[in-house]
Amino acid sequence: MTTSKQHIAARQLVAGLVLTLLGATGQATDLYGYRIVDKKPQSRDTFVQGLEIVDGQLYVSSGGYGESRLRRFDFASGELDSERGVNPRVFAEGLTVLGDKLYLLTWRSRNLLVYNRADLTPAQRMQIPGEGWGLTNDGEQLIYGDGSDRLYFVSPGEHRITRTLRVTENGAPLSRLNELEWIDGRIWANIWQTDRIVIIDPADGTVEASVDLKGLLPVVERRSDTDVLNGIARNPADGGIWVTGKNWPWLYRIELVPAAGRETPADAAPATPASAAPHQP
Ligand SMILES: [Ca+2]
Repeated sequence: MTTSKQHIAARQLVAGLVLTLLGATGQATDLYGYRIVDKKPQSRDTFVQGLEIVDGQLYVSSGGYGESRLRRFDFASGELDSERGVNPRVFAEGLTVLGDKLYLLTWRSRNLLVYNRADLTPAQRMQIPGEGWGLTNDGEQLIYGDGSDRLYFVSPGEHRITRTLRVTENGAPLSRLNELEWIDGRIWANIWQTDRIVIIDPADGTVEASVDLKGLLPVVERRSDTDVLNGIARNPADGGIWVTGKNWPWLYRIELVPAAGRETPADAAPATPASAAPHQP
C-alpha cells in the first residue's frame, strides 16, 4: 500500500469508528438555531442568575456582592410585585420555586437559602458541599449545578443530595453548566460564557440537543457592562420559552429552529465577546 493510500485507509477507519461510536451510543446531538417571537423589557441592572415563571409571576435572582437580590414581577404587565435584598456577603445564584417555598443558591457561601414563597421572607437554609450555580426542579426534587459537569438532585424535605448526574456531550464531560430549566422532562442549561443552551436527558446525563443563540442580543444593544447569555424560563401558561442574559435589556421569547448540516456545536457557538465587567457565574 502506498503512503497516500494508507492515509486514506486510516481516515476511513477513523470515520467508520466515529460513526460506529455515534450509532452505538446514540449521542449524535441535534442542533438548533432560534427564532424570536416576542420580547419584554428587562432592567439593565439585572445580573441574571435565576429565572423562572410560576403562576403568572416571573421570579428573577440577580448576583453580585452587596447587590444580590430577589425580585418577583407580574409577568404579563412587567410590574414589580416584591423585592428582597440578600446578605451583602452573599452572591446570589440560581433560584427555583417548589411548593410553598422559593430556593435561592449562593455561589460560594455553601448555602441554599429557603424563602416562604408567599411573602419572600427567609425560612431556613440548607448546606451544600461546594459552589452553587444554576437551580431548577422536576416537581419533586431540586436540581442544581456547581459549575462542573455535575448536576445534583436534592430532596427538599430531607435536605440532602440524593443523586449526582454527570453530563456528557458526544461522550465527553460537559462542564460550566449554568442557569437551568426543567422543560417537558428535560433539563435545559446555559453553558457559561457561550451563546449556547444544551438540552439534557435527566436519566443518563446525555446532551440530546444544542441550541445556538448567537446574535440574540444585537451588537448595538450591548454596553460595556453587558455580560453573557444566562437565564431560561418556560411559561407554564402557554409553553413559551424565554431567555435572557446578564444585564441585558430584554427577555426574549424564542422558538427552536432545526439547524441541520451546521458545524459542530463547539464551532457554532463561540463565546459572547468579553465585556469589561469581571466574570462571575
Ligand atoms: Ca430557569
